[in-house]
Amino acid sequence: VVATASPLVVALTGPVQAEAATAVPQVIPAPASMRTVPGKSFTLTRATKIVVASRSRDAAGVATFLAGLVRPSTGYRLPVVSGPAGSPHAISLRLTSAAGLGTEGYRLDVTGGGVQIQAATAAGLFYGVQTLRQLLPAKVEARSVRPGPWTVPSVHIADQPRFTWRGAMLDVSRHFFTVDETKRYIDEVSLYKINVLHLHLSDDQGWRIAINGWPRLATYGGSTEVGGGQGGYYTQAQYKDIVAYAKKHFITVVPEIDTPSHTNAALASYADLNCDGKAPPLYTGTNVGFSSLCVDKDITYRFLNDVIGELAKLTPGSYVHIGGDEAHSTPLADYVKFIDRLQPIVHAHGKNVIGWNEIAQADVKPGPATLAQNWSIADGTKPVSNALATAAVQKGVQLVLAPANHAYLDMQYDKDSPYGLHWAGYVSVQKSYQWDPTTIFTGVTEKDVRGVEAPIWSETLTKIHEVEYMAFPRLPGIAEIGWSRQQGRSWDEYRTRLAAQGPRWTALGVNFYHSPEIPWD
Ligand code: TNX
Repeated sequence: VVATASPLVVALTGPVQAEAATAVPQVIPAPASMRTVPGKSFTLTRATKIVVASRSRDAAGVATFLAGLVRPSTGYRLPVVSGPAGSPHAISLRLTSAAGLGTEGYRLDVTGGGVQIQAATAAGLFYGVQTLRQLLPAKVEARSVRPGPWTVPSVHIADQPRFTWRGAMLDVSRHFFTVDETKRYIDEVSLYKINVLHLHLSDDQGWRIAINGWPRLATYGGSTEVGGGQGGYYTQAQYKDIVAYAKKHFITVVPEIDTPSHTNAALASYADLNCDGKAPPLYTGTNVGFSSLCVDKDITYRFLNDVIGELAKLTPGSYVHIGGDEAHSTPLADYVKFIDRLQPIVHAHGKNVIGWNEIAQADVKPGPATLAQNWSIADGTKPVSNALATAAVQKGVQLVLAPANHAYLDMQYDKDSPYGLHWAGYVSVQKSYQWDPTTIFTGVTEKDVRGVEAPIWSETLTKIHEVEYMAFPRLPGIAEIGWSRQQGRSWDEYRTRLAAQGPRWTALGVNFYHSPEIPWD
């Protein structure tokens, strides 16, 4: 039984017995190919070992992650040992270039005798582990000991992602989220093979990263948030800690310093950054587009050079996000001039530029490196033309797609949602799932798309459980759009698969919206 993209095919074509029916794998994102062997399974016990090749530090790291994952619920302390792949009653993780599944792909084989995960990189092994995790009973996610059995259905999966950029964005500026809250979000999104965490670190309402050369940015500019709460900021050590935690989950942090607008917190902190030399008061409302850095002052670029220089040193990933959105109080000619001067600063610190799609109006440098993140409203049912997407593509700039009316997780589900905005409309679970990055805009094809992102803006979100309520159950759908092939995708099949995630979130303590669109058990 071979299924492509759609596990439902397995359910329909396999001999579905009562037992096997519940064992039909419900994996998100859907693997590229999956074959199930009905009636066969592997059961993880106290005697199971996790086996890696000797001297494979990368594989051992993922193996240790897996052992830590299953330990609280099973109560088993699975040892990580070196040995040959395919050792009996073992879960073996093996790095091999023979898998032929690219840099993030993996092969996962579950037989009665054990589990084998193979990949060319540790990232691939990690994604194989995330799939294995979803093949185990939902209670494996519990943080205290539960009774087994810990049975995994027999499957043969060969999987690799459609896109290399599968992002989640967290706005820590409008409301601040602590290191622990951000780590918790990393845990949650990594379940769905998200590999980019875009941190929106600065905006009108708050500056959230300590910059040594400009201390008031954090101490004063970070001292409040929307609604007038106390705000907060990450010290450089804390930011590094988040980056390292993300890396353990094979997630690259992309820091954003939003410019030239969305800068009131910086302008309030240093009077010299203002054209008139006067610092405005801190801002705790929710308007956008009223602030602007002073495009003609040299100090503006010294400031940005220092900030981006410090940030670049703390950030191993190759991208720095320069914002660029909603610069309504910066005349277009100034905006173009500004982006012209900012790009070489980012490059001088060894990083590539990503900006919101408005940067396509400027003289963005072509080539594979520069990215435009498109947040325009799309029409999931038919391609529409989009001037900024067209401009980017014509300049040879790839897109990261985050259409607000499909991918913005801060949009309300419907009029009764307790949090969220609705300027881009209500975004039901179905709406967030039904769009294809390569057909929403005319003239944008597969080669123009680097990937997708699910942003969460935090004007109305003050605590991580509120963020969770907006992200779940919508984020897994965006993750699937980023990872799985479009072919054979169906909402009716997906919503059943999504329902199976509910008990996992319950076990994890994730606060999710029990949308009536989903047939929860
Ligand atoms: C638009 S989309 C913004 C943000 C807001 C968001 C609220 C974009 C690049 N900018 O400043 O927080 O809407 O949904």
